[in-house]
Amino acid sequence: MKKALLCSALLAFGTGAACAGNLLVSVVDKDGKPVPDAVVVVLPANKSAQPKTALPAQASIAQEKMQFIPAVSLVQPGARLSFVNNDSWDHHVRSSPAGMGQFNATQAGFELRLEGKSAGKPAKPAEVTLDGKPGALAATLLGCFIHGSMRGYIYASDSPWAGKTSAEGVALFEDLPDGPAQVRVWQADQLVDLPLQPHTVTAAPGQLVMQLSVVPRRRRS
Ligand SMILES: [Cu+2]
Repeated sequence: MKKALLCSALLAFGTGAACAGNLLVSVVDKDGKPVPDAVVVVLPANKSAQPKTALPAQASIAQEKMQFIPAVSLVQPGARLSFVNNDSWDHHVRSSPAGMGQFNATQAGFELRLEGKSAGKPAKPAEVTLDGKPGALAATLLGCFIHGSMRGYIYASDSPWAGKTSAEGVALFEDLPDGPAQVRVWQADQLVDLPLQPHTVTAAPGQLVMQLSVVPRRRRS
């Protein structure tokens, strides 16, 4: 109630100030530069509140000019993924638990053979459904048997409060439940997990900077 009153007061004064429960998380690398495509997960102690927009239950991942697009797909556990090969040559997609920075032969994931797209015809998508069990892998590494340089990632967040950082390295969360929360950052090249950062959500907009201990490889564009 108090929070709602404060929000309407701010709006009435036209301050443009953010309402309660907002949190802006900036992810920077070891050198302090912004990091895009990092996943920020907020774990509020109050687990009953849900964000306005749920994480996607399905996602489409294109193979284009030897890249996975997007490089990082953020979804909910059990999401359905559709792989679309837009290149005229074949790809043989494979997955593995991410974390070692390389493929793990003993814990292989799915494998998809994707025919090259013929000119003038739509690509034939191949589908995969992620494990939806609680505690199922958060980050999955994607690669290609044929093209060793291809790398992509899927992040299935157990918390619905998750976002990918923008080109400016920021993720904004709105209407988080008041009270204690923990903030986690995942980035593909950060192989050593960063400690969870505690944060208390209040009526005042919050801001956090999370720093990686590495400088991630830049993706060619
Ligand atoms: Cu390939």
